[in-house]
Amino acid sequence: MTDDQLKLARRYLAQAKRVVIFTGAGISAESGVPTFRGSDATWKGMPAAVASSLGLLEQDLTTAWEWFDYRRTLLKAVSPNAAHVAVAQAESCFAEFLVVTQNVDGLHQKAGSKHIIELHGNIWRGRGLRTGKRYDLPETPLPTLPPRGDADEPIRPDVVLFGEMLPAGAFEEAELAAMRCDACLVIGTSGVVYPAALIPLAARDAGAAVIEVNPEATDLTPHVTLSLRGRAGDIVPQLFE
Ligand code: BJW
Repeated sequence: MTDDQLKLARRYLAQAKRVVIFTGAGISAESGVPTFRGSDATWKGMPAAVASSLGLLEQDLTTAWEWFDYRRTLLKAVSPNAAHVAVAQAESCFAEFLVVTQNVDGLHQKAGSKHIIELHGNIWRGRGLRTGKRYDLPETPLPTLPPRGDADEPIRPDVVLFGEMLPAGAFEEAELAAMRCDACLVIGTSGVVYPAALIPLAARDAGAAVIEVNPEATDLTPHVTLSLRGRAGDIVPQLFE
């Protein structure tokens, strides 16, 4: 990232009244949370994509929960980093400010962000298999797997797996905000998962300045107004100084 790029990005944000922050796993990387792609990590011999699949959840809910509760235990120990904090602190500086995250880790909330849409759910919640009722599940490790809700209904993790619909209304609300915003800051996402990746594209199509923060080029790079190459924890705090 050059000084001129940083100045330009700051100017876009300083002129904006309505801002959408679109985040992916990369914003949590410096907190110690693994990203999804570019790693061949396995759990119990399974690639993460298999452990996080609808197939496993439908065939073996207990093993699926072991995977999610393993990750919940790792997450319990991590804290928001400078990028989450800068995003949370910026919220009060704009007339409209919305965080649209693909992350399930809850670190935006932990940093103090108030207006958040979670497109892919939240790992600290469960959802009843029979009723769809949501349950807060802050405890980890969980005492029983799978956890049970009202009338003993089995609970699944309240996250969105490939082939599943996003939470009702979440994408539509995020898309409306994107279409109304003046600036959209895209932090730490590969931009390969849909429909989430349509959010920055909707902002761009509606004429907003779209600023990407990522150490690598992504599928979104050709479509953004400005790409800032580097780590979120280094760059994002400088954007709102
Ligand atoms: C840094 C950094 C630092 C590193 N600073 N940056 C065929 C069949 C079925 C579906 C489809 C299909 N073809 C297409 C689809 C749709 C599918 C999809 O998009 N597939 C594509 C992959 C091909 N989408 C869906 O299925 C979605 N639902 C849907 O479409 O419903 C309609 C429908 C219904 C029925 C049938 C068909 C359609 C649902 C998507 C759910 C995604 N779920 C996951 C898992 C969540 C649970 C869990 O945690 O286990 O969500 S997948 C995973 O990817 C996770 C993430 O939110 C998501 C996005 O990843 P993200 O955040 O971008 O992370 P990475 O790792 O990819 O990138 C990290 C980035 O950070 C990199 O760029 C780094 O460079 C950068 N970085 N360090 C800043 N320090």
